[in-house]
Amino acid sequence: MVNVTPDSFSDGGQFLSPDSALERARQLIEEGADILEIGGESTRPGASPVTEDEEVRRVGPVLEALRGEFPATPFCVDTVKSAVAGHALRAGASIINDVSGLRIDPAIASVCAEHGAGLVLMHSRGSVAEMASYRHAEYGQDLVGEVTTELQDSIHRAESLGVRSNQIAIDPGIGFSKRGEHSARALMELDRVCALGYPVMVGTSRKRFIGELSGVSDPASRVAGTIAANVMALTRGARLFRVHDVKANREALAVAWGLLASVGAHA
Ligand code: HH2
Repeated sequence: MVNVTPDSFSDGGQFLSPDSALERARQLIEEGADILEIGGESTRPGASPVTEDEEVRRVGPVLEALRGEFPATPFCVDTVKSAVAGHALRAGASIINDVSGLRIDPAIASVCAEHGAGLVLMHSRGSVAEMASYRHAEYGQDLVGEVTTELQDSIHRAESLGVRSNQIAIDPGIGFSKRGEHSARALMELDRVCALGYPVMVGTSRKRFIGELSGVSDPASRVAGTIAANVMALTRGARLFRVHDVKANREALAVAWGLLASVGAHA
């Protein structure tokens, strides 16, 4: 990820200017990233809301600079606003990552349909300011049943607004409206999310539940824990991994994939 927010929790928003974003992007690509994501609004609880204009101002110049240097790389923009998504797609992004799963601004789907863009639908609850907190982290006996039902609503919304099924990926939203035990459950039962029939992405990277399980408090030092979670997710069907530490995750996932392939268990 290339953050252009001043308050993202895991890398402290060190990548605000186009120059520093370019430097970060070069590193990510050198380490083996297949897709680069740019985000201009943090979901960290307590982060200030960002206006449409401000988000476009943050993302636009960085996207343009990155497109110029890496014309062959697909760019994904993390936004819950259709106007920002429209700007991003016109400026050369090809995927929109909507952490609200179309709950906040469903017109994102129409914009993606119009551009033939990819759309990541992530599970969360509540507003941008609430979704990464525990404000709506209330689940009954079957957390994954609730998550898949809510993801299905997002999928129906996307498809009814013209997004084709092969443009969609889904994400259980690790850490979003989920306590540590909820995130663990979502990962361990990820096969049920995969059963919806769409490619599944996970974002476990450096997250709080990794800190809780490993005892590592500094997010940047949670690489080993992140890898453990991603390998578990791979075995349960995840195929897209949103990570900060590309090289280490790529290597670990390549080995895990090779082991699964050796017994034909990687279909
Ligand atoms: N997690 C964060 C932001 N966007 N998008 C998807 N699809 N899945 C996720 O799990 C996800 C996401 C939050 O990540 P965080 O580490 O808080 O911030 P960042 O990665 O932007 O540095």
